[in-house]
Amino acid sequence: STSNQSVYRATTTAPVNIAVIKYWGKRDVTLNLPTNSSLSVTLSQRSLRTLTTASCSANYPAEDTLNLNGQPQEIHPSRMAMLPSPKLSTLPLRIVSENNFPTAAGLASSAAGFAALVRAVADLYSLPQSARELSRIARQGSGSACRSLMGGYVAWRTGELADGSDSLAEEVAPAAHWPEMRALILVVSAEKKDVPSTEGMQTTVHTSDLFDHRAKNVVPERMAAIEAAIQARDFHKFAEITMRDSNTFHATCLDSWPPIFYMNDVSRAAVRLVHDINRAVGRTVAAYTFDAGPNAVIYYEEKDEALVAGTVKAILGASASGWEGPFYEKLANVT
Ligand code: 2P0
Repeated sequence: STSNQSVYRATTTAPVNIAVIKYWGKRDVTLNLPTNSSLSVTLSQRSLRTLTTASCSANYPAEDTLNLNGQPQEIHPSRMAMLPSPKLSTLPLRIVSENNFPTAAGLASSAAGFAALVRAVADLYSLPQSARELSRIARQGSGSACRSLMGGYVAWRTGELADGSDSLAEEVAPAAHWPEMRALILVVSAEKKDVPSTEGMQTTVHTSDLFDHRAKNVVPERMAAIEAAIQARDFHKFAEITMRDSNTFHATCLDSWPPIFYMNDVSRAAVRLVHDINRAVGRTVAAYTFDAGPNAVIYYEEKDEALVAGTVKAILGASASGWEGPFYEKLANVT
């Protein structure tokens, strides 16, 4: 019949977020509940975003399909099961997703990917859900994805309930609160295969003493302090906490057994350069942070664009430095 020919479709985008207080470790692996709260800055979708279309039709082959950047992907049933009521419809589902940045760049794309997937499927089935509710669902697909459902400065609270219903993202401040914030992303060229996040964090949970100390004694105070710094638009405080938490996170990786190395010599050159710039200027104008890989993200304020981006490019942009140039520019016109 004619109705059988219909294709139902929903398209959406989601941004990348870069944590300044890092998520690392699960207290519940099945529900994807974190050991500590985290906080991130959502980057502009003009620079980095995932575009996802979810569609369903009786004409599609019976199996649900997922395609990322033109490549068919294996579907994980547990991850599909967390999607907003997909089985309300018996029609086969087709999901096509594309990043506007090179996947080879090694930038964490799972956050934007799962956030876009969850919103597209919710839209497809016309399930009106708030960003809060969608973040709770996205969390189950990939922890950091819950923070990509909101713009600006976003906290993911650990929550206290065993069922995870209070472990979700919330906006600490909209992007417009601190519109001068910028981020520069430095991509390391010859990249080695990292330990995947999910595996790496569980090694850390089970083997590092420092990890427990960070989660219990360090992160709660840093969360409160960085939220206050954001409210006050105090870049000096924001920057110091950001750099210290990146360092503590990577210290817990080094304290794991066997140790996990995400940063390399090229990453460390960026750390030294940022400290050198801050010392030479006599105030904190730049802050680095590193995720589960060697790439650097450098936060700064727009007024210091020439100073920070200019110096970083002049020094690290030289081909011999190991950095891929000329990076992504003026990134975090945070939306
Ligand atoms: C973060 N990372 O807060 C931290 C910092 C990497 C280092 O969240 O197992 O891909 O899917 O929940 O979210 C990367 O971990 O891990 C991550 P799963 P996810 O952004």
